[in-house]
Amino acid sequence: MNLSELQASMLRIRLVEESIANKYSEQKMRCPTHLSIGQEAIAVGVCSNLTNEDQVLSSHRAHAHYLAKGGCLNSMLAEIYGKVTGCSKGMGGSMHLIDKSVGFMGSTAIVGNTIPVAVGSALAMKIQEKKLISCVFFGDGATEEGVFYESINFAIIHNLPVLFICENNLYSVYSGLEVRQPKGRKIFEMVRAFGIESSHGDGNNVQQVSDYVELARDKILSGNGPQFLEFDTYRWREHCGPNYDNDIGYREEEEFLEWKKKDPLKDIFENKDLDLVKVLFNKFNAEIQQAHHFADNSEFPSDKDFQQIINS
Ligand SMILES: Cc1ncc(C[n+]2csc(CCOP(=O)(O)OP(=O)(O)O)c2C)c(N)n1
Ligand SMILES: [Mg+2]
Repeated sequence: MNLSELQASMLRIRLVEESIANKYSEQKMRCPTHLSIGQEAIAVGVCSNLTNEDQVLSSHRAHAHYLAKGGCLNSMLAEIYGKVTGCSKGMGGSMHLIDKSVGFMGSTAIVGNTIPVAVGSALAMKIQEKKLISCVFFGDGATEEGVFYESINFAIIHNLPVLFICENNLYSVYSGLEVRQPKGRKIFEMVRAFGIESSHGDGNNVQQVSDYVELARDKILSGNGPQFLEFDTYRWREHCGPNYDNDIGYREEEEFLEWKKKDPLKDIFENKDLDLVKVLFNKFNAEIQQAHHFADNSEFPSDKDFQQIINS
């Protein structure tokens, strides 16, 4: 993808999430939603370097990853509306997205628990001698889970084709890194000491993310083993939900404003070619409106649908 395509993909994701935030108070979307607004460049920079068959796993903050990998928008919104046309038949909600047709293998609510699943996928790829990679997105908070360490170790020992992407947005819910990890620790340096190649970059610079991932994927497929990339970024809205929460005391408005200046989409908003920007806005907004309409007008799962899941 060239830079304009990367930017367009980020804009589409931003508009989808803003539409969710704007419509959330209608009370039709009743599941918790963790928005990635402000973090779009990582999802897009990573997924633009993956093939359809490369596999992605994600966490509770999954919308951007799902969409960047090509996941169906109708199915995602229907899932958030709790409808049977959703990608988890309306029974999983925002944190349980899946679209296997594009290699998006799932997201879950338990912090860290898709990391070993991605490693397992990579093991299967290796056994089947596929020239593919498995990629897992997780936050800085997930690096505090035991399974993170076990999974990285296993991937190194077995030389597995897996790409670990840590989105460091400084917070785990309302706790900053300073109360969770020792002063001066750098996550990418810590994991490098385990014996995995590891780098660190600007997660709000989509071109940089893309360049890092292109290189990392090449290294994995050339047999250099798993790779770890940590990207700095910032979530703009509250941990869970559509609102801003800078007033509740765990972080400062000034910090948010500083990060807002580094908006990954700023080049689009400052683009002098207003006609082009307008075309993109109109195109994406029409698609998004249609997807909300589809979700809103779909059926809720029936008792029979629930029974089928229970019996399966
Ligand atoms: C095992 C587990 N512990 C705690 C939680 C509650 N929880 C949900 S999201 C979250 C924060 C995770 O932070 P991070 O991994 O940095 O992701 P971010 O929300 O910042 O994107 C926590 C602690 C959980 N879902 N699972
Ligand atoms: Mg975090």
